[in-house]
Amino acid sequence: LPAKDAKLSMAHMYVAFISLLIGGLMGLLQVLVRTGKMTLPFGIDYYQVLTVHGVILALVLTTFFIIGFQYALMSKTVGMSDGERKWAWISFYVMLIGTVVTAVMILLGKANVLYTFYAPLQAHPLFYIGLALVVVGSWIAVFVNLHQFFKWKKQHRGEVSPLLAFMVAINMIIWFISTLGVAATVVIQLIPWSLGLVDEINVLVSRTLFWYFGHPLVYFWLLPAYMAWYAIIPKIIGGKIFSDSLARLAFIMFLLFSIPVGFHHQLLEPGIDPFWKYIQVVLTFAVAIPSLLTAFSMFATFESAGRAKGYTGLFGFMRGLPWKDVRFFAPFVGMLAFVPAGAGGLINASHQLNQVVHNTIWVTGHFHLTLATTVILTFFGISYWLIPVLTGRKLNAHINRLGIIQTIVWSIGMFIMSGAMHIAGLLGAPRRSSYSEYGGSEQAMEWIGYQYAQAIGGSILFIGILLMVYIFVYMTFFAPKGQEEFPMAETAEDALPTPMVFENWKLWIGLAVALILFAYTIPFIDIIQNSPPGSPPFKWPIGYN
Ligand code: HAS
Repeated sequence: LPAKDAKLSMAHMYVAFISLLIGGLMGLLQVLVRTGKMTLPFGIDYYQVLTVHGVILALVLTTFFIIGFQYALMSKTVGMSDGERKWAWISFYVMLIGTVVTAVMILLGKANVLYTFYAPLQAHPLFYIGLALVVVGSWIAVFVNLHQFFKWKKQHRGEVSPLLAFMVAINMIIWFISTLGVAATVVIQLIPWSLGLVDEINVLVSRTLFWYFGHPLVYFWLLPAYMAWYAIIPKIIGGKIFSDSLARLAFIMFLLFSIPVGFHHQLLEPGIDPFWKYIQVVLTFAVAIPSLLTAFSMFATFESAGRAKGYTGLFGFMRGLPWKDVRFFAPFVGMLAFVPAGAGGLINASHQLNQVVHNTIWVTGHFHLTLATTVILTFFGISYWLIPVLTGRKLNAHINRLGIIQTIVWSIGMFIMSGAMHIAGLLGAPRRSSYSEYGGSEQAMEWIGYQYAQAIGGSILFIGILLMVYIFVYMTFFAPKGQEEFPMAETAEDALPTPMVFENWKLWIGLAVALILFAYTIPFIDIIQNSPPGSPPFKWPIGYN
């Protein structure tokens, strides 16, 4: 990569890994508090810690890592001009200022509103203003990436675009369309309300706009992992991309189906017509299909690579995989986790089963498997080659070995913690609650053992975080100088050629918008007309003042 582009990506990585350390520490505090054996010192509130944990890990770490990674992919495939780089830096600083403002408000205890921050919980206006800055900064990144992409297309008329650049373009379009929702609630509802300019806001509208953004958000996290699975892992295992067309089809399906599904987070909410919940559940099952395509495609890639190396038998090809290479091992464990994680998602999305798990700690277990295992282990897997590429160093045997240990520590910690969360959730344990014996309730007694297990798993995970931060620092400052490979796979020779219809952006964006309008217009009018306006007259559990 050109040095200037490497510096840009690296700036994003620093923020991501500092976030990992701070957010991870907060996670450790939470699981310890939930055992009932520890209380937070200096009057720090449980929800303050929980908000830092969620915002810093789910929003800050992910956004900075993804945008930094995507710049590297775009620079490698379609290039970056000086003008684009200048705007990319502006984007970085706008997001950074927004993050600092938001973080300060949380640390001052003026924004204990959790990472979902919808009404009726209320934060200090500066918390929302900081968030708005992060979103605006990320929009600049969207335009930089799309500018790079469409400039390339103009210069290469009639050609199929590079796969990774195509994938980045899709992810940024999803991000842009979905953040319009969160920007709307922040700017039109939450900021005026927190400034005291209006007394009441429509809580259901605020939640609906949040989840319009909140679900595509999870695919904004997932798709960069899929970029690595489809187009980088094949190279690392010495194979080829099984099918370029299938990869593009999966990404287009995400563009179409990842947004009009927010109601599956609101299945138990009154005020939304069941018919529209049903429609959005059907669309949710549609958005699982590209993940099933991905599972198929990964197996096909592994099998082709293994057989090309001469391994035979039904599953003999698995022996041909580079198990000792952390660039493969970490993402593979992530894939493995996605089998139960995705199944859990389908359970959540099924209306009747959602009644069992909604608002229990099962849901927390679900996203620690999806986001904190599948996605994050893949991000770590990317870091093992990307950071050396960006810093002009080599991934040596020491780091490779530590990386494998890190992956194992992470998996054990997550298996124990997330497993305990899933079971306790089925036993009725609520999420987002501090330690309580609920007045000696017999049912609550059943949860306590699992809370200990969460603390054990969470402590092991914290060791994993410390290891990963050490690995990051080592790769950045101490690894031997040299040139590390930027692994980008080629498509298999026998794959079908990619049809040009995949490059028909007007068609795909048009269809995506049409589906969103179909799934949201009527229920939204319903919500505005029929649901009671106004936040409750009390602040729960605590307002910022
Ligand atoms: Fe989810 C709640 C439904 C995927 C994250 N989800 C959440 C929340 C988060 C989150 C953060 O319908 C909590 C939000 C909050 O704070 O309230 N989720 C789904 C569905 C999917 C899904 C249907 N979620 C994700 C991903 C996330 C994520 C991905 C983050 C990255 N989720 C829900 C629902 C709720 C929810 C409800 C609300 C619950 C409630 O009531 O509050 C699907 O996309 C999943 C599809 C995936 C598959 C798996 C395919 C398997 C693959 C692995 C291949 C493996 C290989 C190797 C090749 C069908 C691709 C295997 C090797 C071997 C040897 C076996």
